Amino acid sequence: MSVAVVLMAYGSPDRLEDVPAYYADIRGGRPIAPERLEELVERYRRLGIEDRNPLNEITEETRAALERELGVPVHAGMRHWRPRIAEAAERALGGGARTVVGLVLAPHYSAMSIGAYRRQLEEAVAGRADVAFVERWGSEPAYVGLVADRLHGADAHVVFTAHSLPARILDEGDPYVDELLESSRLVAEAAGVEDWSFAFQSASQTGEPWLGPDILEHLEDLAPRDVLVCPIGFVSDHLEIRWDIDVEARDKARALGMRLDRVEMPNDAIVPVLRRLVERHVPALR
Ligand code: FEC
Repeated sequence: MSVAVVLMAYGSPDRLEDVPAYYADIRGGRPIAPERLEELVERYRRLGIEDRNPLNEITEETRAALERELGVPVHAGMRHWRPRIAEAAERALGGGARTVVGLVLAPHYSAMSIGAYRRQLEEAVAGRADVAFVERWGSEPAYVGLVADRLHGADAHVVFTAHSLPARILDEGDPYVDELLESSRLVAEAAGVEDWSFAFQSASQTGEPWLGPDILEHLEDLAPRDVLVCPIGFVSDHLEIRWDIDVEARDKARALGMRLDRVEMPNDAIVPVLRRLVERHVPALR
């Protein structure tokens, strides 16, 4: 049996001049307000992506380390940028894979998130190999333990966060919120943290309601207590961490007279967790 892994992430532009095309991909053809685009370019400029793009670099480091650990080819595929998921699938098939393991660098399932990655991968493979897709891993003990280790001894109030999504997913019976709360509960329990809450972050202004509470409003409710933010819905450092938490939320906390710290992201320390997930899905690799 020949196996290859397609390791998927959101993707991020490497150059400022690519931001319009990247944003257009995220919007999927829907219009973009010029001021939103300007704001986004400015955030990427301040993040310094032309010198060092954290999401793309960390994804590559993770891919290379997972390939070494598993001893099978691992190809990176981005949902909204290059290399695309379809390119990664072609590389896997070109290398003779009969089973393609689909693994997303996001732990919690939503039809708008992991479901969308899955659709892209399955369309690309188009029946030419079996797809063994890992749909969720937010309650995986190895992941829970990894995040809990970063929280041991926390004396501030812990706020778990994840990317918001349009609130209509609740009417559609989407499991996203339940999975996030369950993950947070398991991590808090494993770390012995009793003083915790959950908030969403990074909602877009798309003209429809998004899931809340948003971290910025939530901080107002928590003030003046110090907080430790644990972005449980993300794996690596990227714009939504380095800007939305490290700049926006920290500025807001400072204005409210509170201290805001954030736990270190897993980044490539996630590799042993990913290895277990792949081995469980393809027992022949154990
Ligand atoms: O570092 C980087 O360059 C990329 C950081 C990044 C990550 C990320 C993760 C998630 N998103 C999710 C959902 C949405 C929905 C929309 C949306 C929009 C954006 C925009 C940027 C962006 N997201 Fe993102 N997301 C990242 C970056 N995201 C930039 C566009 C500007 C803005 O709206 O703020 C709204 C689409 C629309 O307009 O209709 C929905 C979810 C995740 C977590 C799972 C994952 O990583 O895939 C869910 C990282």
